[in-house]
Amino acid sequence: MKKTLLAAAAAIALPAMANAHFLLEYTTDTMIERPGDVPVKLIFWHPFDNGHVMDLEMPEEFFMIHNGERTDLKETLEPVRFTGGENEGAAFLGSVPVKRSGDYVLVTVPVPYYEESEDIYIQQITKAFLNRSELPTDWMQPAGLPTEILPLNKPYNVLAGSTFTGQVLAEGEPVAGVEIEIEYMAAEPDMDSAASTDPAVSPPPGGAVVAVSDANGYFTFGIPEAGYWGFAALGSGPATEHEGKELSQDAVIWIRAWDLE
Ligand SMILES: [Cu+2]
Repeated sequence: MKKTLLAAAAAIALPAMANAHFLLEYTTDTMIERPGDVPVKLIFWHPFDNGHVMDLEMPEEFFMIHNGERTDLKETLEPVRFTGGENEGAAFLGSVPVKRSGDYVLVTVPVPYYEESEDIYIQQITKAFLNRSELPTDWMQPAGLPTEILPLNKPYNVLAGSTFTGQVLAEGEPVAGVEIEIEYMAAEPDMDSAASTDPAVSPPPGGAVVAVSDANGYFTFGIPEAGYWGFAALGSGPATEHEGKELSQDAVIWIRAWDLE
């Protein structure tokens, strides 16, 4: 409750921050046709309103899970700049070696970020999903993270107009009553330039779009539009303090929705 009030106060003080910050693990597509190295950008941003870009430090961990096996990808990361609608910030360009068919779950564990406007640290442990040849292998398994959102719909081809259900977990156990901010990637990183694309839509009035997890950690959200949608369970993780300050250890998941054509 305290965090909610603080966040609300911060949002009033800084209208530009009214929409949620999200760590992106961005690839231009979720379905990978040919084997090869898939470029991915890690960006800490407000993609719904093409807002403020926060400087991202080299993450603690960046890896993929494929057929239950974990492969460290941290050494593929190189620092790049990213320009959003408001400013430029530090981001990373990495590479995902996609070979065999199946799911590739991308995981980033960032270094806690100090958010001056709220005087807290934020650590968004983030998952995104690639697939090759339509063979499902890993998406329904927990990645064993301190906190994560387990998808109950296949996350790389959700239908626009249907729903997405997730379960918020901390150390493998459901987390009840956690606030989940929901973000549409209205602007996307342009992989060929260092900038964002023009936003397709604007966020609705009323600030961040929010759901709350039920007694078993589940939430469901109707997906109105094709594209990338992010869900951030705020403070769902077990760590609550970093360097003597409050830490919001969040679980972030990205899904991709499609129109039927
Ligand atoms: Cu923010």
